[in-house]
Amino acid sequence: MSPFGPHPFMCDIHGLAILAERVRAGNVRAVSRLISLLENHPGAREALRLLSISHKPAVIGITGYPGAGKSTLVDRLVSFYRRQGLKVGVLAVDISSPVTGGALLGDRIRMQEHALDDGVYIRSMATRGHHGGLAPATGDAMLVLEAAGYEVILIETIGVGQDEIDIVDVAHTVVAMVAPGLGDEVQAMKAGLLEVAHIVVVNKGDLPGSDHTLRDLLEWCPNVLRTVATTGEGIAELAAAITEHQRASGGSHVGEARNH
Ligand SMILES: Nc1nc2c(ncn2[C@@H]2O[C@H](COP(=O)(O)OP(=O)(O)O)[C@@H](O)[C@H]2O)c(=O)[nH]1
Ligand SMILES: [Mg+2]
Repeated sequence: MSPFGPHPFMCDIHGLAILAERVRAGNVRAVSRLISLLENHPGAREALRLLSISHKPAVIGITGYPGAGKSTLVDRLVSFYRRQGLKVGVLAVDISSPVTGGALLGDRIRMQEHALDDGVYIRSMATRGHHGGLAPATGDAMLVLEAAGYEVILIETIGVGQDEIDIVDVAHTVVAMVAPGLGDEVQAMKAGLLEVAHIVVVNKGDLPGSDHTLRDLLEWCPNVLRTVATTGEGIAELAAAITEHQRASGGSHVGEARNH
């Protein structure tokens, strides 16, 4: 009988120990299974103690209003880091569907290009009514990915706006995205999300109005970059800014050329 199946003993310590070992060996199915257990059973948190996390991944939060282009940008960053040979995990937080209680899979489908790449793990997580922009188990899922050897972890928040600051506790580098045409929302973000962000991105740099948004933000914060996530323009510069921030803040040195 599988110690991980849907029966009363699924969270027994022996089952969790086996699961933790598989996670540490980088087994993708074990990663998914453990994250599901963590989402559904508080007792599964025992497994986190068994993971013995030995390396420090770069944890990058991508936040901003819905439609700003977060998923498109995350997709580009995944490709960028994969070209450097880094293992990349993505946790995409979705607002729970009122019908199914599950996560919308749109983001995941958009990232299907990476579906066959075993160096990429993509997971949607439902908020289940939790406020603050993350799902309740996002922090735990991050530890699982860390233990499984993912070197870069990208977390896309739901993008509800101002009060979405949980990401600051979880990610080393927080990137807040703005797109032209948001108007008042940008003003509102200055009092919340943009205030806590390490890097501000004006995406949709191809659209009219992006110059204005960029100028407006530059007056207020020096670390503003322009991107066009649909074409990849500005992604290398963004990755460089992320690396620089991680270095300056004593975090992981992700994105630097590796010689192994
Ligand atoms: N013109 C333009 N459209 C973009 C750009 N980035 C994303 N989009 C489009 O904006 C829409 C929302 O993007 P998505 O990544 O789903 O945004 P999210 O809700 O923040 O995750 C999609 O139709 C994208 O194709 C960009 O740089 N320029
Ligand atoms: Mg999205």
